[in-house]
Amino acid sequence: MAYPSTFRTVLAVILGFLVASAVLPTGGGPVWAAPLFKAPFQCGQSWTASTYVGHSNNNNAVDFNLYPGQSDLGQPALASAPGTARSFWDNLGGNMVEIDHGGGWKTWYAHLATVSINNPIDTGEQIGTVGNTTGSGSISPHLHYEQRLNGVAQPVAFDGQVIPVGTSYTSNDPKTTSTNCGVAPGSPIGHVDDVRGLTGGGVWIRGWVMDPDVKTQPTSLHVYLDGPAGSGAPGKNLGLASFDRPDVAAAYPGSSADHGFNSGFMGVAPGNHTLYVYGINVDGTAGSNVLLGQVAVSVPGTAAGSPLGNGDAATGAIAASKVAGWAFDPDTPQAAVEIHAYVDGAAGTGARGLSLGRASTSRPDVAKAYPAAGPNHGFDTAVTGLSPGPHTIFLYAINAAGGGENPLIGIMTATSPSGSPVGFLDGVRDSGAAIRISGWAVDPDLATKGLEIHAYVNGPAGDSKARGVNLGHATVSRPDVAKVHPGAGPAHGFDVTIEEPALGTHVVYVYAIDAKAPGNNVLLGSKTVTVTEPKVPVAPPVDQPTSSASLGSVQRLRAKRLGRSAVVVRWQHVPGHTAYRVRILKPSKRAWVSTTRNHLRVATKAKRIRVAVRAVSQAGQGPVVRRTVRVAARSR
Ligand SMILES: [Ca+2]
Ligand SMILES: [Ca+2]
Ligand SMILES: [Ca+2]
Repeated sequence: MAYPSTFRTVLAVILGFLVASAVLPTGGGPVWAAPLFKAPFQCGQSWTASTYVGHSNNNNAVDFNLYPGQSDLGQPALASAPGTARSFWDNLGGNMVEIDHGGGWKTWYAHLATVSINNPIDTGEQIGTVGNTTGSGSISPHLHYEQRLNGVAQPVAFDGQVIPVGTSYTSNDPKTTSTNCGVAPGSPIGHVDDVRGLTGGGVWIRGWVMDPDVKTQPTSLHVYLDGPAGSGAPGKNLGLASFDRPDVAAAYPGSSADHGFNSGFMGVAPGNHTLYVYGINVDGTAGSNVLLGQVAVSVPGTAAGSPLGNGDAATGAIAASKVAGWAFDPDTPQAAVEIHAYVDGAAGTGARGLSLGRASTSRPDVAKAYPAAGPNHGFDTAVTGLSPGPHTIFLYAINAAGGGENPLIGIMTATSPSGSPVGFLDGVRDSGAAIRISGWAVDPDLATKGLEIHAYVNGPAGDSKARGVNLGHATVSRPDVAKVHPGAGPAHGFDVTIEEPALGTHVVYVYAIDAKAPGNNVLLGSKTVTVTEPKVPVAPPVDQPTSSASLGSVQRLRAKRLGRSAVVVRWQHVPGHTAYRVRILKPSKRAWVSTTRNHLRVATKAKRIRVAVRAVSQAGQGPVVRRTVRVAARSR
């Protein structure tokens, strides 16, 4: 069958830095990203950096001086990174300011002559002036400065580089030139929360980024490996940062929540690397691209004997992502290895995992590259159970024999859509004084539910001349739909016959009703049908008493639960019948439908159903039998 192009799935593929890595292991602890600190004095100034053994916490404190003489006295002291500041008096440090940057990182500024704090603090914002305050003795003016992680002073680094520090306390000590020039207004803001190296040559990165000029649009993220942008280092576009981050939305009034990134890429050689992460300024707005962080990451090597493989495509579908690739274990190259997927996180980090079965489909290209393995090592399947929105899928090949571990073989992104129902109107056909309407529909926000379908005859919804008919819920099995939208399952079809006593040409409009926000009701299609003479004689309108019943009554009406929200209503066959007319009266009144079977499936959770049924033959029809029947429990 044909699917309209609007139902095509969203394709979002992460390309490898190089060719996909074949062999590598999992592991590598978290590396908490430091803020990208800037020097605490004015842009363009060069100050000496000095220290001595026993200097403050962990010997990593730095005293900055501006020569000649006491040029530093009264100079602005600037924040090294954004954060929340507090000031206090310390007997050694005098007037002090501490800025909390989050993630355990704080900067300290001591001996200030004056303090001026206006939280929250931006990079380059003045927090006071340089002085020589202290409660113990007399000192010359300088700026005592520390970068602390969880209370322990770290080697001072600006723009991601540890600065040289001397011990002479003269103008001969090494100088640092400040690049604390502030960022252009309107440039993206954000934070790299966490970066991890994964066995198999992957890097996983999380955080958020937002362009303040367009706070309701996602912003792009680029990363460069082992060098900044423009240095010739390999770069990668990680696409739009559009994961849900309600905390960002709460902190920045007027912004939407879709500013998170939870992404990654493959093809990184084992060893220590530096990742440069950039927020990309939205085209046509003020500002420029911004280095959000420069982060060390260690990618572990992979044990010998681990499976080789590559996940090479992912495609978003409703409530699922289709994934493909190949893998095999060199220790048992003919065997099919198992593939596992983890959603929005690496294995072992609490992310949801599922088995995708074994990689056993034909991939002649794999046999060509690895003749000993043969061709049957492909997989082409789906990761199901995805909520609407962006997802990152981590794929692993499971070690089958001998040495080795379970390497990551792919990090893929795919977006499960959200919004209005999708579907298709397959047919509107003449059924002899009746119209048969068939198709399918799914609401991506509630993909496991059968949607309500409405038809309008002779005009669209809202047209006063149109006749509206509720066709009930789309719960008929349609394996073809499940194939395209594996997360939605097959129960999304509808195939309903409605009475249409007016012979001749009619136009039928069919709508899927949105089951869960966001989204609107959707016109699945409209088709013209020419209704002909009834194939079985139609008696007077079925709701009216029948004077000349020529068939017996329908008997022994029963109802049994099929599933949580489906019931089958059955009755005893009436001798001589050719069809039945059936109408559900309660819990919600439905149109009369025709069937040649002695049962009808009804989408409902109700415990009782009121139904009207009559038998029909060439000669006429039997009396309408109305019964309220109790729904029996599902048999086990
Ligand atoms: Ca901007
Ligand atoms: Ca092995
Ligand atoms: Ca919806």
